[in-house]
Order: sequence, then C-alpha cells, then structure tokens
Amino acid sequence: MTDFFAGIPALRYQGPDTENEFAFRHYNPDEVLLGRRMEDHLRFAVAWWHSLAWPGGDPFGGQTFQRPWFGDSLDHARLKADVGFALFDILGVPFYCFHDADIRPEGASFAETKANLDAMVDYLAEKQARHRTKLLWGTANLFSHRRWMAGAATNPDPDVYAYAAATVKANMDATHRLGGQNYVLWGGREGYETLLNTDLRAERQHAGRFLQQVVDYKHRIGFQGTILIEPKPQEPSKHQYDYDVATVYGFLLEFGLEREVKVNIEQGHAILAGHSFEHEIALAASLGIFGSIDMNRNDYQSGWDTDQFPNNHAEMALAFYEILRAGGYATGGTNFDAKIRRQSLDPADLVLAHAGAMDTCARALKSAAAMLQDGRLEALRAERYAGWQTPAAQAMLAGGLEDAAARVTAEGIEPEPRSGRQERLENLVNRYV
Ligand code: XUL
Ligand code: CO
Repeated sequence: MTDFFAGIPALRYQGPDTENEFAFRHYNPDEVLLGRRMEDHLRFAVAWWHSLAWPGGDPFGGQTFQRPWFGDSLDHARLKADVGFALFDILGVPFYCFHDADIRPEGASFAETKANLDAMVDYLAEKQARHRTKLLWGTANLFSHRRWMAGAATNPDPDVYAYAAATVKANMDATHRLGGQNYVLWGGREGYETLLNTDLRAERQHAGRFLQQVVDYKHRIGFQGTILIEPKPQEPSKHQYDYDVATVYGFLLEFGLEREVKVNIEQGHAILAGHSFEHEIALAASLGIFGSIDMNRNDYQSGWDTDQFPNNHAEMALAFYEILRAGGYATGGTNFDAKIRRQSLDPADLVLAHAGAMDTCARALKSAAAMLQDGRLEALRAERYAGWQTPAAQAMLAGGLEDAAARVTAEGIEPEPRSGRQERLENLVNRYV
C-alpha cells in the first residue's frame, strides 16, 4: 500500500468552467464523438519510465526526485507498482506502458534479471486483476546498460545480438502474459556514432533479420497484439536507422515486414526529424502502418528531445484530425511519453501534468471531430483532386508515358493554375480550435 498521493482525489469531469484544479475540464470519458466514447478514442496510457522511474537528472545534474520506491530491491519495485496503480486510479487511465528496466531491478546475471522480471510480471498481473488499468504495450530497454552502448541487434559483437534476442523474447513473453495490446521496439542505440567504425550494410541486415525473428516469434506464441517500431532520427545515437516513418517503411519493405509491423509515432521525434507530428501520422496512415502515438512536445528553442507534457491543444488538433481521418486507433493509444520538469517535485505535479495533458488531448480531439463532422476541409481537399475522377485522367495512369503525352496535343491542354487556398483553410481550422 502507499500514501504517496494522500489527499489527492480521483479526478472527475467537471466541465470547462470548474475552479477545481483536480478535475477534468475537457476529458469526459463517456462523451460520445463520432459514435465512439472519448475514452475509447483517446486510449490514454501512463509511461512507467518517466512517471515512476525517472530520477530527475539532466546532463548537468543528477537526481532531484526523492521517491520512497527508488532502490534496487524487489520490494522497491513492488512499491513503485503500488504507486503506479494509485496514479492510474486517480487519473482513470485505461492503460500503462513499460520497459523491463522500469519495472524490475537489474540482476547480477541474465538469469537473475529474468527472475526479477518474472516476479514483477506476476505482481503486475495481480494489480491488473484488481484495477481497471491494463497494458497498452511492453518493450525492452536495449539502450541504458553499458552492454548496449554499440547497439543491440546492430552490435558488432554477436554475443550482444544473442543477449538482445534473449531480452526481447523475455519481454514479448511478459507482454503477452499481461495481455498487452502491442509490443514496441525503439532502437535508441540501433545506429552509429561514427561511420569510420561502422559496417552500415551488416548492421541494417542484422536489424532486419532481428525484426523478422521477432515477428516470427510473435506468431509462434500466438501474441495477437501489434508489433510497433518507434522512429527517431538521432539521440542518443548520432544517426538512428529508424529515422522517420518513411525510412521505417522502406526498411519494412526491404525485409518483407510491411504487413506485419506498424509504427509508434512520437511527437518530439517527428520534430527532431524535421517533420510535423501530423505529417508523420498522415504518412503512416497512407502507407497502412499507423499504429500508436507517444504524446509529448519538445522545447522548440532547445531543439532536443525534452519530452514535455503536451499543452498546446491547437497544435494537437491537427494530429488528432489525422488520427480520426485514419479511422482512429485499432490496438494503439495515446501514451504520455513525457516527463515532468526536474523541479516539479510534488506528487500533485505528477498528477496534474497528466491531467492537463489529458484535457489538452481531449480538447484537441473535440476540435478534430468537429472539423471532420463539418466536412468542409475534406470537401475542399476532394475538390482539389476532382479532375482525377474523369475517365481520361484514369486512363493516363493505366497507359504509358506517350499516351499521357498525347493528350496534350489531342485535347489542346494548357493547364490553368488554381489557388491552393491555404489561408482560407487555416481560417477554417481556427474556427474549431
Ligand atoms: C525515447 C523514447 C522511448 C520509447 C520507448 O526517446 O521515446 O521512451 O518510447 O523505448
Ligand atoms: Co517514445
């Protein structure tokens, strides 16, 4: 048991005008939008690593948080889980996500580490049975320990590949046992620091084979969840192989996995790759690989992966618009891969960071649903491409280059440019956010 959140009530929806700090202003789980409950649209998840395991360090200083569950024993790990589920109850979130390293102490050997993981999976299974919060996804931390410094599946040392295989297998088993709806692979060290010591071809081949083995194992154990790759261009590596959605899609095609693996898109990673969040979501949806999102924001001045809680609903409305256009989540969800700032010491800071983020997402979702329901944006988009509905236009795609070329003289074509109407569309969006 834990009294860490003593005095903090379970949060309820009280509407936009409430003066109560410990209430939702926009997140109303049972409100129906486009035929779906808000909770089922948003599928919020708390990230174990940032909210429960992160000590508050930055490159210039170490731990700022003093949590009673920080320590290396299984008792500490169980207390952390108690606090975690107390937080989930207060927030009323349907899901959580974890890395193995977040939930169990590291052992002196692989066997000891695995035994610790198994003990914690038993404990989490009991917790899940008594609370409503379930597992959105599990993953293996293949980046913090020094053994992974030169990569996991892409490590020049085959023994590290074996260790990565054993670790991922253990985590897929754990995720399967806990009824996880997805399994995520984020290749934080699957990249390089310097090309001067890197065999790019071999590393990419090994990463591709590893992913094939993961997919194969998924089918053999009957795991029904989705395998997700989380793209990120750099940090910690100078260059990471899963740079962005387009790069991951090319990689999946190369290894015949484009129907087996989808993407978990993180806001901050999209920005680091020089894209907008909504671009990455729209591209993934158009390629049929949209899976889930890690919701956060970066500090736009620092230009680095600061993993802050989202608080700009107008910006996020465009992301949720793309998610709704894609038909919403299937097994995915909105995971808060976000950490409170290192000066935010109080238990209330942790609760209210999530509450504000949930409200911001809910407000964005409402705007996005209204824009979609209104239909004008989609009508204008369709109008822009209407010329392609004619038989002559379709025939060009079926024929050769010379057939398309012949139309110019046969029909006396001289294209007349038309307005893209960008500002008018932006004005339309602003009516809803
Ligand atoms: C790192 C990151 C990870 C993944 C899971 O930038 O986003 O926390 O989400 O390994
Ligand atoms: Co992430």
